[in-house]
Amino acid sequence: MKIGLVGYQGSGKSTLFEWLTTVPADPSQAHTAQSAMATIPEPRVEQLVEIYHPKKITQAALEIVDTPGLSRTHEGNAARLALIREAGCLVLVVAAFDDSDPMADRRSFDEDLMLADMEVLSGRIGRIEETLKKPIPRTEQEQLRHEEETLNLVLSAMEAGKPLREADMTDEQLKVTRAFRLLSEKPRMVIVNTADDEADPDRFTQTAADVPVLTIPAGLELELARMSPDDRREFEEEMGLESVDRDHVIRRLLEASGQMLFFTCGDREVRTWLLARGGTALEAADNIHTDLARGFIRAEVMTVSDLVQFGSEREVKAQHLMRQEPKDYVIQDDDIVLIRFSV
Ligand SMILES: Nc1nc2c(ncn2[C@@H]2O[C@H](COP(=O)(O)OP(=O)(O)O)[C@@H](O)[C@H]2O)c(=O)[nH]1
Ligand SMILES: [Mg+2]
Repeated sequence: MKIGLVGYQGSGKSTLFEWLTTVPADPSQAHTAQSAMATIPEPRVEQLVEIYHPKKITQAALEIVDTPGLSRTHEGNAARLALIREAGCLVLVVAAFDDSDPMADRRSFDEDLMLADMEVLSGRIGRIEETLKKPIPRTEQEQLRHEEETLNLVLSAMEAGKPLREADMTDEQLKVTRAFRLLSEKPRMVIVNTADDEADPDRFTQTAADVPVLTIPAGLELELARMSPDDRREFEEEMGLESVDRDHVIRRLLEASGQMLFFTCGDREVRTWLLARGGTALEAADNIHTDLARGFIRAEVMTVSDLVQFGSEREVKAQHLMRQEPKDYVIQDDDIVLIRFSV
């Protein structure tokens, strides 16, 4: 899943992109969507490495995308919105330096996304109505009527200023709208890019409870990240600064995207994997390799904390803490998974 940094031009998306991924923003890619990976720091990996001494350690990473900023005049936004649509999770970056108004920007960006969605929906409704005027088979007619009804419901919720993720939708209705990859349906997070000398960053996080909000002085953090560790320590002491923990921010992005990590372990490799939260053992198997899902027999599952407590896989088994789980077992945080499969 792509994590899109979105916002208006000049809000600090490219600055944050470099800070998160350590890959400099490439100006020649300013009109497309530049992407790079950010490794997801997971402290439990170290504990696993001490037990298995693996030849290889592989950590899952988030794909971060620096999308072109929307223009406040709406000119040329269609192509930019199409790039934003590719992301599975949107991180809205709003400027809170110089003369910017982050709260107003947040509201108007949300409105811009919702307007774009409404255009998509009313376009589809118009085409359905055209088709319904023609002689078409009855089943198709019924299907289209049902779709139109659902889309009208979503559209009127939006017209009332309520994006889809907040509207009261049934699973079936969501299935109809999912195909449109609506922008206001995507999981969301806000990063307020504060001025270097912001005295009270908390004032930006207190207002909104509906989505997670982080404050980061991105310009300053990027400068700090580029310094040598010694220079950085000296600078931080001199200025009385406490820099933002990038690892913490990446973990918050993982959370906001609705994903989680699970572990696989062995003498050959200790590895973390991404999985949509609520994902099953079968989906975990599929993320590792489609063959594992196809030939799935069962998952053998233990937790990192049990393994650390008892020191070895053998001892975990002796304590009867190694579980045999079927396809539909829902993977939990801390699970180490071994898929048994047949070829
Ligand atoms: N004062 C201040 N300026 C910033 C900060 N972050 C970015 N900028 C400046 O804002 C401009 C736009 O930043 P950029 O990351 O390219 O924004 P983008 O258009 O959203 O990608 C650049 O001139 C940055 O130097 C910040 O935290 N504080
Ligand atoms: Mg940029």
